[in-house]
Amino acid sequence: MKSESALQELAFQALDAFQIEIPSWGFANTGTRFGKFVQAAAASTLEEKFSDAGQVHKLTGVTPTLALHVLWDLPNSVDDVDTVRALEHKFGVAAGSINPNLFQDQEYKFGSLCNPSDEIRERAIAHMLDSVTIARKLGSRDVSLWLPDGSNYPGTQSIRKRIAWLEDALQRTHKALGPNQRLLVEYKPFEPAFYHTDIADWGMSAHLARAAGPQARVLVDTGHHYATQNIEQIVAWLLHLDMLGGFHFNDRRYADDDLTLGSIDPYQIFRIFHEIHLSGREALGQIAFMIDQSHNLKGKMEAMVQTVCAGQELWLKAALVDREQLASLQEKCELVAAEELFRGAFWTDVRPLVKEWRLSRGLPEDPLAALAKSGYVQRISAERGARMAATVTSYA
Ligand code: RM4
Ligand code: MN
Ligand code: MN
Repeated sequence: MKSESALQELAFQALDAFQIEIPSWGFANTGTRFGKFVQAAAASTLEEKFSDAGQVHKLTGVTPTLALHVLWDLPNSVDDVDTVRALEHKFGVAAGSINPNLFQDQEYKFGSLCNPSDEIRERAIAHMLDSVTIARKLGSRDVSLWLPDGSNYPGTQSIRKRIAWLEDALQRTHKALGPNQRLLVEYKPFEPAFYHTDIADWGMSAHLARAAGPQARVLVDTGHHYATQNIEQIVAWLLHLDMLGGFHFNDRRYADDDLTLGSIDPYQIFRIFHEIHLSGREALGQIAFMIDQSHNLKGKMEAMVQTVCAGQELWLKAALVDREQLASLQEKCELVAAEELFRGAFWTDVRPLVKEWRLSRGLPEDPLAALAKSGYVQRISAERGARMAATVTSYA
């Protein structure tokens, strides 16, 4: 048993090391393919997204960066960099990962980087290169690619040719990276494509990242796995191979549901965090923690603050595993004792420790309550609500 002060020291160190990036799209009105439920408080300009992100950072102290989606956030591409810089300054939050957008334009109906047309592939590569330039100008380390490409009907596309096109596109993108930049390659088994997806799993991502060059890594989105997949094992492999670049955290019940981190299976996130704690503090610097959720039923500000807090709690629970003791039990194959030690950390109520940490760092002890008390959501609802009434809510 650790003394109370040793436990507090361990907890504070773990919490000091935890930061998580929030996504600009988490503050905007989004929907399902059936329609949107518009919220008065949703952000519809980049300034509003930065304002919301600044507020989340003020309340939690652990979200210093905002992931940006090119097209949604920088519709004029590189020309919008100065606007972003001014907003960073105004709201005290820096631009984080830069996410290319290869899924909106009509040209991409049959694929972007994997489109059979040379011309369309070139256009998609140009967008990748613009994204690298944007990231470089903003001082963002990561260009984070999620590729929607795939096909819906067997026999209608050459899977093999598309692999080669992807290798080429990612190599060319990698060449443009600055010395401190990285290319993250995300995978997803299906959706929007329903027959084959060009980057469907971690093996494909790892291969493509390796083929691209030494600054490319895999991005694991927790929602992008089949229901029974052992995600912590994938994480352990990627750590072993030094190929883990980061995470998009969310939870899922069925597929890519974008549910709140830890709301369905908190033990899964705990097990992932355990693998990361095992790799030590140095490895952590190379692993980007990001939230990728967009809620259309919950309030967006509340959802974001709640998610950050859930992430901190699970991170701390995993930090409490006595890893030395666990290793010795594993060696002796003392299965029940090992499992009880592991499970015991998971079941520890760490909320009092997180509160102590927040108070010691000059942060509100309960960020959700502080958000409610601040009146921020009421203020933005009043300011933004009227304009929202004019927004299109149907996809038909
Ligand atoms: C995808 C994926 C990407 C995100 C897009 C908008 O499902 O998770 O990371 O950028 O959605
Ligand atoms: Mn994602
Ligand atoms: Mn997703």
